[in-house]
Amino acid sequence: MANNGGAPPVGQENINTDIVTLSRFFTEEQTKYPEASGDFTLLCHALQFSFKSIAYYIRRASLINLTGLAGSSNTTGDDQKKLDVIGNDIFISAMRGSGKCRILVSEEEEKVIKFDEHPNARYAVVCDPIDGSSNLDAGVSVGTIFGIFQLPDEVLGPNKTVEEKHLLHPGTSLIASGFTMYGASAQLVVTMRGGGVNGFTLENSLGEFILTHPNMQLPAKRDIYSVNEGNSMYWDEWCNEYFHSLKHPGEGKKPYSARYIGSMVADAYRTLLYGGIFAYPADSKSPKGKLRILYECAPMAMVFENAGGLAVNSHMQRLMELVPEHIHDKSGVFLGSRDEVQKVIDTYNKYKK
Ligand code: AHM
Ligand code: MG
Repeated sequence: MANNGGAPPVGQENINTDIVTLSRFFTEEQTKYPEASGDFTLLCHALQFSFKSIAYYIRRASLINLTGLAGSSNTTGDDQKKLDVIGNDIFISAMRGSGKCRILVSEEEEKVIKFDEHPNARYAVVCDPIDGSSNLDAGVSVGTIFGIFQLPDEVLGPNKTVEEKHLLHPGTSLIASGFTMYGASAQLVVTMRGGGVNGFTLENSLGEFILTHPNMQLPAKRDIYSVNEGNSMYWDEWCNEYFHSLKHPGEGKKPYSARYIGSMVADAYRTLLYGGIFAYPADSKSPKGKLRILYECAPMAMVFENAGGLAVNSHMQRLMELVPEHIHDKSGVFLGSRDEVQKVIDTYNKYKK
């Protein structure tokens, strides 16, 4: 008999007929809260549609002339790619169409977008529609990062207004967050406040996100670091010492491996699966860091903490507790395995004491 590696003969594979789709997952989550109105579930359905649409256009980008610049720049001065603009438009339409989103922050928009036609919608959504877009034309993974806040009752209703200040809250106020990475397949990672972290893979033929990584747990340590080391001449001394110590661990010890894609979502997803550390430190060139608190740092920090990891800024403050001064405010970032982030904190403390 041919050695087929232990797989069953063709035609007799085990077919999973009890698949947990993202829609089923949200519905099952909702039934845990008898008081739930279903609004959050509807909002999540709209989010899921935007991820599928963005995944579809990214897959086809080179074929339908979607690579290259759009000829404009966004709020933080980055050149916008055509797909940045399309991703942003898809996201805005999906949120408006959900009827459940009152206000939206997008990296691509200078100001908040209010959906006054839905005055009773109780959710605020923050997002970076296509993060890592400088990688797009090379076909390297990019992603969407999102966070969801619940608005207080006093801003709901036809004669009420909701403003930017209603969004200037720390990550601890997020009720859900996550990201979708558009890579070899689209991978969606989602978490809710106080809950676990679950990963879904987009099955293109079914058009459904399928639960493939239930209850994700970050390994406590792993010798992989991910940082743009080209910036090291701008780093603080403690920061240079920390990364130096990973490469020169001392007699008889193995140095860390470096892995840097340059898309936070892709670097973070790998770190979530394998362990290690991802960092974008604040430095003398960017004293506030590069990544944005509201729609990049806080949602990622929530995912990492809920998966058993840690997430701090360049002053070793918990990322989840940072209150942005404005919607596009930035921060230094260190996130990853518990023991690896602890080493960063220890090195910082050694220098600052
Ligand atoms: P973007 O939101 O404009 O795409 O910028 C954020 C991206 C992150 O995905 C990534 O971690 C970082 O910028 C890479 O920056 P650099 O090219 O400086 O290494
Ligand atoms: Mg971006």
